[in-house]
Parts: sequence; structure tokens; C-alpha cells
Amino acid sequence: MSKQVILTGLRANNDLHIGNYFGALLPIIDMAKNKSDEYQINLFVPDLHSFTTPIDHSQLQAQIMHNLRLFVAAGLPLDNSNVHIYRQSYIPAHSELTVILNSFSGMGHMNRMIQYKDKSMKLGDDQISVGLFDYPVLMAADILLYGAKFIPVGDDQSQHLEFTRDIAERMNSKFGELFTVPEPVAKQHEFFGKDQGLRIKDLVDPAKKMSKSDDSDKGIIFLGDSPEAAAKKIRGATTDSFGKIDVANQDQAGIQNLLQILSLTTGTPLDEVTASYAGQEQYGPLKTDTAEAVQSFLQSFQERLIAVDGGALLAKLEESEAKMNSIASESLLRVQKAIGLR
Ligand code: AQP
Repeated sequence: MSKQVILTGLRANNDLHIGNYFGALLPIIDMAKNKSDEYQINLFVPDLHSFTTPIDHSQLQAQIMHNLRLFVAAGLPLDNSNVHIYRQSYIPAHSELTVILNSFSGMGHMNRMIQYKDKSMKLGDDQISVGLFDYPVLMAADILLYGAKFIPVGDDQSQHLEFTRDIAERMNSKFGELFTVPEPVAKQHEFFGKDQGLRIKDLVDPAKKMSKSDDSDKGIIFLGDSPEAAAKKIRGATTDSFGKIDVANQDQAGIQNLLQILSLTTGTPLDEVTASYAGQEQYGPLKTDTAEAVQSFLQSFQERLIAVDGGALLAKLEESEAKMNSIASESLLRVQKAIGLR
């Protein structure tokens, strides 16, 4: 029997930040290291999704290759035949299935997509594209082509996963068993555990999550930031005026964010980190310790990045893309036959 598929993608619209790293990349790499006997692991660069919001296209190719190197520096094993790493646009079935699924996606449903509304609000009218609107359909194709069961989704992507399940179930009931339906959001949370809910907040505005497409980079720690500049961003992080670290205080989002970052970058459990700062009446020591931890995390990550073997990465990409092309083409053909195109 073929293995169940765990799948995740990270857009190449910018350098990745520590939220992407700890919230998305490390959990899937952990699965690739520890669960690849039981599951097939697909980690891909959704390069077609990368320009659903405006980007500098002269940088896209370099950014795609850079992000792939980041995956390896973060520990992705390249010598494992159950782990696949690929670029979405190198597998044309993603685009073709999207065009087909478009005609089975209701405007009413699409109009309710919160991420589309949130992202549109940040753009001028002339920058909101049909591609951004259609993002969930392309994402559905990304998932359904490989029959993926498990897809780590944060709150902002849950609606897209439900949308994918909805298309799959509707097409299955109309045309027979075409697609594997991914597990519902609650099961995804159960499967992926605590990392699923992890959200690193913006350092300047801790009410919102760190986001790589934000205009200003002051609140974001990018993996490519110079370690010293990153430490400076941490020292300048927005906190509050309560004057005492109270971990039960929901209004101390900035402090909680720093504790989280300190825990992740040092590999110390959050409750231990929290216990050692609780009750302190100065925020300076927490900021200094977090700044130092981030600085040394970035130093060692960037050393690993420089050491990535580009030749081995390219060889793995070619191998995975050939394999994924064959799986995806088979899925596409099944759909084409079912709907009467073949
Ligand atoms: N702040 C965050 N904390 C933890 N995890 C995060 N992710 C994103 N932000 C945080 C997770 O990283 C993956 C990246 O997915 P994406 O590239 O498709 O874009 P996204 O989810 O929209 O992430 P960003 O950083 O906010 O990018 P932009 O600004 O480009 O949209 C996902 O698994 C996400 O959950």
C-alpha cells in the first residue's frame, strides 16, 4: 500500500523569517527525519503562489533557489527516498488541475475567504489580482494531485483546507472516487500537535503575526538578517507599560512573543523560560537574553546555509520533480477522463 502523504509549501515571495522556520519548516523537517518510514513527505516551493501578491520578479528565481537551500540548511535530509522537494511550476499538472477546479468552485464560497480579504486590504485596488482570489483553488490542486492527507495549517489557512475538502467531496460524489480527501482541521491539529498553533508575532506590532510580505522589516527577523541587526530588532521590540512580567496577562503580547522566541532559539521548553522571567520588574534582561539567543541562532544557521551542497540539492530536485510529475500527471489524467476531457 502506498504511504499517506504529508505536504507543505512555503512561498518564495521573500526571505523566510523565524516564524516560517519554527512554525512551518522545522515541524515538517522533523517529520522527514522521524516519520518517513510511515509517510511520504512532500516539501515544495509554491513558486506560482509567490506572486499572487506583488513581488520584484527580477529576484524570483534567486529567491526560489535560496529558499530551497534554506530547507536543506534547516536539516531536510536529501538522501531519503520518501522525502520529496520540488518547485510547483515544474509540475504543469498543478496549473492544469487549477483551471479544471475553477469550474467546480463556487463564487459564493470563494468570496468568503478571509485570507483574500485580509491580503486585499493591504493592497491598492490595482494590485489585487485574480491570482490572489484564486489562491485557494491552486492550493487545492497542490494537495489533491498527491492525495495528501496531512497538511500543517495555521488559523489563516484552515479555511483553505476546508475548501479543498469541499471540492474533493463534491467531485467525488459527482464523478466517483477521484480524490483522497485531506483530514479535517481538527485532525490536522491532533496529528501535528503543538507546532500547529505556533504564531510568532511581529516585533513592532505584537497584535499581528510576523509576515514576510509586510512593507516594513522592522518587526521581522529574517533568516538572512545580519545577526547583529536582528539582535537590535529584538532589543527594540514593542513591549508594554505594565512594568512587570506577568505571563497570565493577555495584554502582554510583546513579552509573550519574546519568551516564545527565546524558548525556540535556545531549544528550552517554554514553561521553563517563562518560569525564570515571571515576576521580573524589568524587561531589559529578557530583551538582552533574547537578542543574544537570536544572534547566535542566526550565526549558526547562516554557517549551515553556506555549507549547503548545491550539487546534491539540484540532483534531489531533478529526481523529486520527475517522480512528482509522474504522480501528478496520473491524478490529472484520472480527472480529465472523469469529466469527459479524455
Ligand atoms: N508568524 C508566524 N509564526 C509561525 N508560523 C508562521 N507561518 C507564517 N507566518 C508564521 C507559517 O509559515 C508557512 C509559510 O507559508 P506561506 O509562505 O504560504 O505564507 P504565509 O502563511 O502567508 O506566511 P507569511 O510569512 O505571513 O507570508 P506572507 O506575508 O508572504 O503571506 C505557513 O505554514 C504558515 O503557517
